[in-house]
Amino acid sequence: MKAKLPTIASSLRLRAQTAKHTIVRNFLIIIISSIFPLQASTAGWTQQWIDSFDGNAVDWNNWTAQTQADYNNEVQCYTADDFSVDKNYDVSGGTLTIIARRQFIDCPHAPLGDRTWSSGRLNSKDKREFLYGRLESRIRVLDTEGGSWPAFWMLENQIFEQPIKGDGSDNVNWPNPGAGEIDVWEWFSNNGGSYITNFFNRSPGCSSGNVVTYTYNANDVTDWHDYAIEWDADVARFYIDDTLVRTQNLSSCGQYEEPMFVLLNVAIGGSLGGKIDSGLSLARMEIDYVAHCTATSSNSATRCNQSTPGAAQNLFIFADFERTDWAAWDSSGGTIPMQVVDSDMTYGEVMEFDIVGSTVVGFTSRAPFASGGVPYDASGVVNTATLEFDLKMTALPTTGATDWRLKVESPAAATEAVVSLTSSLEGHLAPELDTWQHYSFNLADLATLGLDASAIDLVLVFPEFGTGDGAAFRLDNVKILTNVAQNPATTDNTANDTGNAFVPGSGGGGGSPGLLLFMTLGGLIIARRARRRPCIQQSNILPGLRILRGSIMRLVLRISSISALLRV
Ligand SMILES: [Ca+2]
Ligand SMILES: [Ca+2]
Repeated sequence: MKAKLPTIASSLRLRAQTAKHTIVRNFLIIIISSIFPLQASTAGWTQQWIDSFDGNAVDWNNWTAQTQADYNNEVQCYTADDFSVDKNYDVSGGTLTIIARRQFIDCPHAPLGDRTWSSGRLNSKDKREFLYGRLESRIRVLDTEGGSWPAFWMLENQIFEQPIKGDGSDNVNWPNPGAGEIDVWEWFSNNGGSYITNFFNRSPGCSSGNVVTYTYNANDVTDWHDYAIEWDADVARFYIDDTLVRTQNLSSCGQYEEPMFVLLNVAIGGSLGGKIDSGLSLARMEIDYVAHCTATSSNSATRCNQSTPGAAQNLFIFADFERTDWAAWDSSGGTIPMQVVDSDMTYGEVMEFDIVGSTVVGFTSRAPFASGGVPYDASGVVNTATLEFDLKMTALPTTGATDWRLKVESPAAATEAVVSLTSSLEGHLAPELDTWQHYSFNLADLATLGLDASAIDLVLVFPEFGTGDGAAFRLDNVKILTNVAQNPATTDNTANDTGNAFVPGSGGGGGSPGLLLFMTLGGLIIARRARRRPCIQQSNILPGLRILRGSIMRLVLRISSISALLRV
């Protein structure tokens, strides 16, 4: 038997647990109305995960049926049944309905075996866990007779509850640090005119509960509403639709600073669900979606749902052809980077940059240099993502570069990070002449240096400013990899990553004496001049057309921006 909980500041709610670490959810709720409000965040949201329940069964990649959850003398038996005629999870028509049924059921996990109700309880433990951001669900209740207790809530991921990994990492009893609880929405049909938001924990400075009265009393819960929490280390805010109903200062709270998982369940009766109305035979909670978003400065989304911009996908800035929305660029405008075919068929088409005087070069998605560029939002993957590229120096600086740099910026150079190439994960000392080297950098390290990872629009690689004159080098496979599973439902920008398309007969690179490339299309003649080491050999029409397309775009851009060259 667990010891009785110590008093939690500003909470009158007490809990005890049985010998089987079950939670007795006993409650007295007070409204805490005087917590000082903190300023609302100004961020938009990036969708990191959503279950829209569009299939015909529970997606067990997201959820575990928590069948071993016998708490508070509740009468239901939780099952994993999403398929039988008496199923407790009905996924159809784009929603999940958790159905509590009045029925006799042999319950293998229950202390006494037999139960008079079946029901459902899903949790996302070890599958979908969240540290901060916005967690949102659209929910309605279909049956309002007394005795049911549906909820949308979270627990910290070290809690000793199913699923138990057995490696000792989830052995904390509720609600100790690691096993705290936050209730985003829980509704007691025996008190149906309101719902409750709650914190349960053992840390001082983390407050207790709050009652939210429905505008239209119990009828309101049968309408669709969006219930959400937004939280970070210092503050938690609870919403119904567009209405902020609760702001909780967490700045002196020692819990809720580790990942939490989400739960959806319908409990019946017991010490909290209360008296079961004789007319209640089904107690149904319908859920349209559950979604988690992280804060971003790259949009102004206020909700976290199907319409919220999705999480970052891998970004291929250059692999085998120049993107119109990520243009190769010389900040001084003195040269035009050239797409060439490298002698090493592993790389195929690459981008060559020449350093003339003092300049920096790389790729930009900014207008007018790029067309239709959108800053890349890596905010949701900043802790896993890497920025990578391959580099081969083809001509040494005449005076000897003092260092080679990677510089990444957000729009208007509002934020930036500059690192030496010698700090790459591979540990190369410096670029080497006529040798391809792979360079990788953790985005988290760049963010630590000040880069706003939610809006990356400039990636530059160059000999340190003023020391690189005469250098020429090639970049290929310039990319940001999220290093997390990609969501096929969101826009795929991997079209550029078609492999390193070697063009047969294109010859070797690096030694050709040609100075001008002339190509014609419809009588238009474009001259592309490289001031140093031009080396275009194109015998295949498709690469030629690609370059011509880029040339036309660049010519237009150069004309339109002749007076607006941006020096960094
Ligand atoms: Ca849905
Ligand atoms: Ca390539």
